[in-house]
Amino acid sequence: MSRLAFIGLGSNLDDPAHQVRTALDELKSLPDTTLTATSRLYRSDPVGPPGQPDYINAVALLHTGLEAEALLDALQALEAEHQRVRGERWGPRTLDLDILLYGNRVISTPRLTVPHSHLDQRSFVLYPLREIAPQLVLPDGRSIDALCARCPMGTLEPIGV
Ligand code: A4P
Ligand code: MG
Repeated sequence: MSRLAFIGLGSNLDDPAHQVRTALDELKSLPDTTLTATSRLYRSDPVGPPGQPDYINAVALLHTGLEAEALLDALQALEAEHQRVRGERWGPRTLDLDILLYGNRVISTPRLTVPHSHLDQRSFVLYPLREIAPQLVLPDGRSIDALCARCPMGTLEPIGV
C-alpha cells in the first residue's frame, strides 16, 4: 500500500543549499517511491548549540510503498552518502532527513517517533510544509494553518528553489 510521507531536509555544512538540492533529487531514486512535491528552500536560524552556521531547510512529499522503518533506513543511507558525521544532538550536519509525517500514522518505537518531535514548534518545518500541503491536518486533528498561527515565521526566509 502506498502512503504519503512528508520529509524534512536540513543542512548547515559544506554548501547547505547544494546539499539540500542534491538530496531532493536523490529522493526520486528511493525504491517504490515517487517524489510528488518539494517546497522552496528556506534559510533558518539554528536551533540547538550556539555558534553553528545558519541552516537551509526544505520539505518534500513522497508517495511510498516503503514501510516507515524501511523508509528511515533509506533516508539514513542517503545521509551517510552526504558524509554525515553524527556529533552532538542538534549539532551541525551536512544533511538531516526526518520523517515528519507518515500517512496518518502515529509511531512510537525506539528508532522512530512520528509525527516528528518538535514539529509543531519549528517554523522551518511548518512553513515549508504548509507551502506544499495547505490543507494538511495532523493525526491529532490540528491543521497546518492553526500550527503556523501559533508559531511565528520570525527570521525564516524563503530563498527560492
Ligand atoms: N528518529 C526518531 N524519529 C525519527 C523520525 N521521525 N525521522 C531517530 C528521522 N529519525 C527519527 O537522529 C537521531 C535518531 O532519531 C535517529 O537515529 C532515528 O532513529 P539524528 O538525525 O541522528 O540526530 P539529530 O537530528 O541530531 O537528533 P534529532 O533529535 O532528530 O534532531 P532534529 O529534531 O532532527 O533536529 N535548526 C534549524 N534551523 N534547522 C534544522 O533543520 N535541525 C536540528 C536537528 C537542530 N536544529 C536545527 C535543525
Ligand atoms: Mg534528525
